Amino acid sequence: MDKQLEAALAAQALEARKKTIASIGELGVGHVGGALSVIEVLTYLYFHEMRVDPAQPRWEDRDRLVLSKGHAGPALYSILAMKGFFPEEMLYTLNQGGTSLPSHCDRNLTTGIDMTTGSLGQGLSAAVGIALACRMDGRSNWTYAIIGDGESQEGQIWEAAMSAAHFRVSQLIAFTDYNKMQIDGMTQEIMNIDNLEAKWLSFGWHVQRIDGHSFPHIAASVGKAKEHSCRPSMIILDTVKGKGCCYAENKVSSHNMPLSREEAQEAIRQLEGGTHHG
Ligand SMILES: Cc1ncc(C[n+]2csc(CCOP(=O)(O)OP(=O)(O)O)c2C)c(N)n1
Ligand SMILES: [Mg+2]
Repeated sequence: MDKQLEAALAAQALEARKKTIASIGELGVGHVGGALSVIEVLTYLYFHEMRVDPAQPRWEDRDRLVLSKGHAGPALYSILAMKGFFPEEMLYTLNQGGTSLPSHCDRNLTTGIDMTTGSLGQGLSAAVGIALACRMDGRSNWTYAIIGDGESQEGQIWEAAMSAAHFRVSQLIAFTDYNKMQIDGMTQEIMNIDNLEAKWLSFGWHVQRIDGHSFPHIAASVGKAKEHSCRPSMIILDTVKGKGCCYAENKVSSHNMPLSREEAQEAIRQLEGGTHHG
């Protein structure tokens, strides 16, 4: 990846992080941890990879994204607003009365959201169905899904894994946000999901494992996934929960945490000034 593109994506990711922190700060509470661990992958997909058109949000040939870990909605909302799917001011109505931005993704409420999620374990099945339907309709678009590591303890994930391989759902690229933490503890201690690469491989997927905060790694892995398009692809993202927020980074308590307007401003100040080093 050339340095100019990497710098442009990093600037967009910084902006998305700031908006995500500010919108949760406006509400006073939210899923800071799991939202901030997927900023880079969402930035890369929406600003560089996916064929989407904010002027025609339901364009049938668009690429689709299912944010199966729907509690990370605020991260996706920031990106969608930056892309122009809806006005940025809306971000500051997050999860308040009458909003069209609920804490978890809702395709009937929010322009640009492809699937309603939040009940963990279901989104990958939806993505398999969407990709199959697109194939039956003769489309050449791609479907992306993002699941959590804690979410991967759900049995339905593995039913989706098996069906995607069986039906050779090749236009599907899924990511696991492997931030090593779930709602109230370390994933390894609550119910260990390792060895994740071996599991997905044995289910018949093409598997890669990368630094989930590195744009060159994300770009290269998506490129390789598309080259191996005879099989569904899993890209395991090594990430840090709460990445970039001084009150949240690498803390289990960041899962759904109180964050005041003042704390949000301080976190943004540190992020902008580069004084936050995790
Ligand atoms: C079926 C279901 N069970 C429980 C929950 C409550 N819940 C929300 S987030 C979460 C933790 C998920 O952990 P992980 O997938 O690792 O998410 P992340 O670390 O990315 O926030 C839980 C248990 C839910 N949303 N759906
Ligand atoms: Mg997790």
